[in-house]
Amino acid sequence: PQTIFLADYTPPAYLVEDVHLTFRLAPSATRVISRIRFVPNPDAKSRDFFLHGQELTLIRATIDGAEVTPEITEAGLTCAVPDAPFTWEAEVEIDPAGNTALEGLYMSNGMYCTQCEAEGFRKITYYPDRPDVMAPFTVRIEGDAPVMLSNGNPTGEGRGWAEWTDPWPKPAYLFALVAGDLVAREDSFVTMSGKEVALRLWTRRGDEGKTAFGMEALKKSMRWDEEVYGREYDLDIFQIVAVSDFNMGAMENKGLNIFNTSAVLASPETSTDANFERIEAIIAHEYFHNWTGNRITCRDWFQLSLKEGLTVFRDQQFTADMRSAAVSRIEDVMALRGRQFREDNGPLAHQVQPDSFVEINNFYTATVYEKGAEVIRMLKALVGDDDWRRALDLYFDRHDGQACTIDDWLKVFEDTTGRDLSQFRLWYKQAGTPRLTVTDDFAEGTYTLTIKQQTPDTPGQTDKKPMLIPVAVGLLNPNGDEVVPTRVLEVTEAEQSFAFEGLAAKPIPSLLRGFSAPVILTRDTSAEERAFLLAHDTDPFNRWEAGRALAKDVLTAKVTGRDGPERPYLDALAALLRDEGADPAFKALALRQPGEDDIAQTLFDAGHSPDPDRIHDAAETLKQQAAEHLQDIIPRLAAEMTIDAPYAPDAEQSGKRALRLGLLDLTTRLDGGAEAEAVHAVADNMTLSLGSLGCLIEAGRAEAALAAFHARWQDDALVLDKWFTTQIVHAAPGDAVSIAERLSRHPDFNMKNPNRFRAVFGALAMNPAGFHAADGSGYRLMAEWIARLDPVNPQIAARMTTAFETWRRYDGDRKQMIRGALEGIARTPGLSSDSGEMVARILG
Ligand code: HT7
Ligand code: ZN
Repeated sequence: PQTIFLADYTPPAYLVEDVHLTFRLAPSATRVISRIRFVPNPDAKSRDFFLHGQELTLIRATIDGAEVTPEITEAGLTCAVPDAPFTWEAEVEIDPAGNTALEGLYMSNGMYCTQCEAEGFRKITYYPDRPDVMAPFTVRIEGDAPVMLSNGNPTGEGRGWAEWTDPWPKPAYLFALVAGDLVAREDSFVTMSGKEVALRLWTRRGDEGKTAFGMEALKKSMRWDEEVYGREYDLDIFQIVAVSDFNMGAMENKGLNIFNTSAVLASPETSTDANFERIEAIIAHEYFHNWTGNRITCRDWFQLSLKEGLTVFRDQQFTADMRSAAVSRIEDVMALRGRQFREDNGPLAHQVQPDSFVEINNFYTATVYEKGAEVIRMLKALVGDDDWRRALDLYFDRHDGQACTIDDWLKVFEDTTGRDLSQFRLWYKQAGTPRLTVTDDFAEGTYTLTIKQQTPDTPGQTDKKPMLIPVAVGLLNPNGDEVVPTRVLEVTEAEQSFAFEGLAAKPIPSLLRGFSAPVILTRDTSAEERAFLLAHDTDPFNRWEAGRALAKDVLTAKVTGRDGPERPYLDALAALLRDEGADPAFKALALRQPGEDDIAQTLFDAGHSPDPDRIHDAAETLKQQAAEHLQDIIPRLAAEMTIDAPYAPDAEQSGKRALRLGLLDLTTRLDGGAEAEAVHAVADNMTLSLGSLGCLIEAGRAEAALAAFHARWQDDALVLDKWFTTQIVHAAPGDAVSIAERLSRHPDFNMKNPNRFRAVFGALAMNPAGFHAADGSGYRLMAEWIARLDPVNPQIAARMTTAFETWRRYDGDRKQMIRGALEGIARTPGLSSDSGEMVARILG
């Protein structure tokens, strides 16, 4: 496999003026007829004509009407062409029914659909499949499906055919086609300039009852992008289609978003509050791509974070506006630490803008997405809200219709603010999570904070330079009053001091407020100070952070056999739960212990080799202690969380249910699951039903409930996914692998469906003590299934290898077993370049 380098970028030899495609649909032999007008690119360095193409059977090709015989390779074709504008026509045959990789044109549940990002269009026809070639498309679809859709506006239809025209030039990765027996929820939206846009949310028959929430989320997103960024929708129709076999969450194809059913379909009976929240965010994310991704796209895939980091940031802003800003920030940071910090501190660490890749699908990562969004958040903090909005206006103005780079993006900010952002640019180019170490001093009314920064070595990158890090700081006096409100310190040096003058007493610092930078900050802090901040900090993120840090101190002490601050932690938790002014959602978050994987990384950073079983035992012990310590508070508080109104997936009700379930989890430690059984028996929504089921599994009394759950939901694939997952995630460590193995033989298990595969094997990776079983059975099972899945769906197989990315943390025996498992995958005959690249990078 070939490595692609950013430094090798050259402009395309030919540009495309317009594209006409005709699809003659047939499950195993679809014909695709293309008519493409090419023009020489005046900026090109060569005149070599190359079209990407993979797994295509070429039937015929002509140039300006004359038959040609191109030279065909595995990657595409070359052909002698005129050094002037010309029309290329080709007919190819493809096999959607045999396409299990779910990239290109494939079939799901009898329906045709496409996935072209990043490089799937080349499996549909010969084309310059690179994002800097943008063109308007007209698409005619011929077939017997009742509904046949493509990008843009409908421009004609008749018996057995439909035509769609997308006037906005787009790269091929945004192409989409869907055909099948679909039903739509229809609605409309009047844009800020008074234009009416038709909205359609398509599903297969039987799922139409799950589309109301998605449609509302879409309308909210459209309004929000107008109000906050002045961005208006630009076609007559916007459509979403739900597909059950889909590699990721959703895809922002121009005017025709395609969604994994799990990312759009929802009902109170079948979806949890977390599902609703995720769906709202993904619908917003894909819609926001219309401007940040589609109207302005990426020049090449090294610029992926240009669209993804910015769009994640925009969807985070949207969620903060729709729900609780504090709670959503905490959730975003938990996700960042859980996925991106894990990635950044292991063998897969890479830059937000990588310099090279083998398989671009392996770079749709938490670093490109979530760290990319944090970089944008820092940029906004540095320039301020007004310049942020001015810069975005300039970005949309200057680059509309273009394929851009991250440097273009930064230049917009430099031009808007007059600031030199060359040091800030390091956030895109230096991998690894910076470590900040803070010390302080107080003398004669002046409080001094000294901040040291250091970014660790990562694969292929050593000797990192100091970065520009915005550290938001506030100071509290010992009474809990804020004496210095939030101020953003710009750390630019390896070591730097900041003085605060005129203080009457030594203050308590609240550092990195709102998690103002994606760093690991350490400062010697007493348990009392953490408890004080948990009680008094005016910054809600740091209030939560103080509790979490205390819990981590308790857990790491337990694992390493030291005395930990149990008492201050449990007392502070009790005080928070009693605080009537605190939001239930916030209390629920504070009650959640740090994850076992987080503790493993913390121990590793402190020089220990983490023992997954001991970590699990410590977490269980602390839960038991919390249950006992809080037992007087729990019943009353749980009763206060009952909701009399009809179910609504809004922030208020979700917060109450989250707290109720957090308390139920503790109660289960005291009553062996009696109350969980009662809650489960009467639950009329999936949040309480699934939450109580998890408690029952942990209490070892879920057999009947699991059987009943399966019987009730066996025809609902998304709920059945939950049934698979919950049994593994909540399994006792000693049982997790055998349960996953048994479930992989269940008649409802289907490795071809990515949701189902993740429901079992993604879940196993989420049970760290189970996956890391000392006998290596978790590793063997995971490796065996990755190797089996690889020829069927290399993208998903490659992603699943990340279960092993933390292998260097563990003891010698585990390391050796993981190495063996990875080497076994690497030896699989015909292994895809997707999985091959991942295994090689993980092994290092
Ligand atoms: N831009 C999309 C990324 C993507 C994708 C989506 C579905 C299936 C395969 C995919 N490969 C890449 C999704 C997004 O970030 O919005
Ligand atoms: Zn995206």
